[in-house]
Amino acid sequence: MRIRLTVFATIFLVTMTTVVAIAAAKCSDPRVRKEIRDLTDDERERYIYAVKKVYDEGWLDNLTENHFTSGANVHGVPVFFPWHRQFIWDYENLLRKVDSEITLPYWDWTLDAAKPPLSQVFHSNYMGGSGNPNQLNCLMNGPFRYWQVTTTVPHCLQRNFNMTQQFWGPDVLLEVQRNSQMYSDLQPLIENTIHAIIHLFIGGDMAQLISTNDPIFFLHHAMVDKVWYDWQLMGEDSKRFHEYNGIDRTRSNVTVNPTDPLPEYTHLSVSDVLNPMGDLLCYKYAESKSQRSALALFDRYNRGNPPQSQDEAVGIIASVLGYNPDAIDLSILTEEERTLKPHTGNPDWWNRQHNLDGDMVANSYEIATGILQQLNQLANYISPCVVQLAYVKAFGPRNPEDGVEPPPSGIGAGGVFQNTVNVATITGPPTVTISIGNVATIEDRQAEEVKTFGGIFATLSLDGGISATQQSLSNGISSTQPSW
Ligand SMILES: [Cu+2]
Repeated sequence: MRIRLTVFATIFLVTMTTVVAIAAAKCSDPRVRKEIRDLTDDERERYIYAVKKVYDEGWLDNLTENHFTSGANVHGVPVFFPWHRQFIWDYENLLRKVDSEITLPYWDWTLDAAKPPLSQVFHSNYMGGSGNPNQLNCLMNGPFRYWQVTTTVPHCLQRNFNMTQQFWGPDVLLEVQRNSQMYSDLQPLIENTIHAIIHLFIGGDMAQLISTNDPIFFLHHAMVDKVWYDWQLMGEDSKRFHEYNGIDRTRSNVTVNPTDPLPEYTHLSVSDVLNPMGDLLCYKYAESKSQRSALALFDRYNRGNPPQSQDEAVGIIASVLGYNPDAIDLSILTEEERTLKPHTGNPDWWNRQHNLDGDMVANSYEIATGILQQLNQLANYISPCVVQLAYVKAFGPRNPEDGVEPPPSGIGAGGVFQNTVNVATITGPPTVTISIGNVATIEDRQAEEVKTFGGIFATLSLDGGISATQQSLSNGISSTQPSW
């Protein structure tokens, strides 16, 4: 391991949207994969329609068959990232057969790390929640309820949330990425820990090699792929878009090479998929607010200007996440919820099933834990995912075991994420295009303030007298989560 725990030593504020000049021969108009919560209602509904269609046509069964039979060749080995990159590209192409406008969304689970069951993503309008414990953990809520899948034996699609499990936060992830000097550092660290925990939390089909039966697999692996992509972007010039190295334990410890064949894809080699904007693939990822908030916080410590109070830290994070800092009240969190605890490791059966070496996994957990402990020791530090949890607990709670239940109505209660429409009112020059769905755009345009008022409406003022007002559609409730 070449990881050096030099937290905050060499921080360069990487803007994830920076378009690195990648020598891209054929890719001039990349597909843009967005965080699922940044999709409009229409985009999300079309995506879900396509997911169902891919299932109805039996294509999902084929993919699961592939993933299951490829199992030992593509997990616990360096080809983990490239193989899954190609695999989800195939899936995205199937979705686009149904609707050519669709790109695969990603689920940035770092945002939900403090208390995953409260994630918006498990809402019945999104991916649905946990299975029914009285019915073999069959999924009985959300758009994929009552699905029957065939691999490896016919069964209902199952989920079984581990309600007490946390994920790793965006801050730990960022440090893992930045401390990974080489591809061979990053790949095992991510696969063994940060990636595994998501599968283990969801349980059911997701906790086995048939995980692809569950459509949430593809959201999860789009995020895993983005983690690699962001690491590639962090490199000098475009050198990491060619980098591939490490040891393949399954092939007598051979040193891997970019010219290696991509398992199960007879006509492809690893080098074909190293660049998402190369000759073969053509996509990129829209940035995540979660990661951006961690960057903003780190930047303050790095500049020798750390937050002087926890309130100030909350303010820094909240403004990037798009929340009114005054609406965040950490005192509604229990002590347990406020503190991110390191994970103890993966169960042995998971490691065996996914071809992971127990010692290497232990080593990966040790590194991630070391980072978490360093962060927790910083004065006035708070993880962005804890701020997110304080927001969700106040404005968007629901019972994750019962995603069928409609969110409670009423101002400031759950469900505020739904049925909102953004109305931009331009009241004066100059003309500014407000990109709906990306709060970062506002920041980039030097928004003077983003305010929310008691969950009723939100106003954004830009210089030049331009304002945008977020209003509600049908239920008279507006979101306090500006989503421009
Ligand atoms: Cu896999």
